[in-house]
Amino acid sequence: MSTPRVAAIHDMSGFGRCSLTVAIPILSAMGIQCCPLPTAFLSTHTGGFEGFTFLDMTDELPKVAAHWKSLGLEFQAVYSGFLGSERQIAIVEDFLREFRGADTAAVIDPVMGDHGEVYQTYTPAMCAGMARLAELADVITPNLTEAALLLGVPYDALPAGEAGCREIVERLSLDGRRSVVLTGASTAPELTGAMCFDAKTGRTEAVQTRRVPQEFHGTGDVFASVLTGALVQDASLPDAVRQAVDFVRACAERTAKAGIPMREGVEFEPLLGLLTQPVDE
Ligand code: PXL
Repeated sequence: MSTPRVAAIHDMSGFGRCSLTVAIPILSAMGIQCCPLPTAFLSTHTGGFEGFTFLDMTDELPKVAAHWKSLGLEFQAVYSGFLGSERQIAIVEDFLREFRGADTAAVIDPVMGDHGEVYQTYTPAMCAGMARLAELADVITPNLTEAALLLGVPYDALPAGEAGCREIVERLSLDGRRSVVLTGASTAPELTGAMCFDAKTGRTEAVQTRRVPQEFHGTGDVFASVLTGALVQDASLPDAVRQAVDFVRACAERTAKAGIPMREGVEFEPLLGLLTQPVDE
């Protein structure tokens, strides 16, 4: 069997462990070829650093897509995240139309904000565009802040508790056509994880783990990368969510013990072995 291939459309931030610096090693460890399509090149991510550099790659993206098309490349998943400009929304929509085969999973992480705040480089027009782009997804992976933006409600007005999280994923499912994995969803104070609606089965379920009492940057990207890898390996949505929840918890636990500052992201590198599969020759 040939190695599955994923097109990963995210920024490359040199320091701070997020986006492509997370997606490439995680997908590789899972035995998947990751083909990066960088939306921007930054010195660091935008959460917790001042004076970061930002090189917008918008003009490069259609050229890369055209070259890949000329090579006849096919992808088992198209996985998008942080975008660098409003124009990139239509470019990613075109990319999906061009490269989506019968077995291609479109995983769209509608990266826009966290903790009730929109990221510094995101404009209201970009947030509206992200909601439009997310309509093309098979699976979306919003956090609570992004869920509020997609639903067009204030963050503080989101329905609360386990019942609230169920309501959010069902409202975001486009009448059951799109799978939704809400991250940072908690059913009890000592637990955290995700709430997922699976469009294939019509079922909603919570996937929870012990909460690590510290937050780290980039855990949404670690989560969505493991989820994408597991879906490409043909896991069911709940099983893929379980793998992502458990890996993020293991990384957060280790990073908290090591006393790493939040903005440096989770120390996932020593734990990549948890994601590898036995090799059959
Ligand atoms: O983890 C989301 C993310 C991705 N890329 C960049 C970011 C952020 C969040 O702040 O700044 C550049």
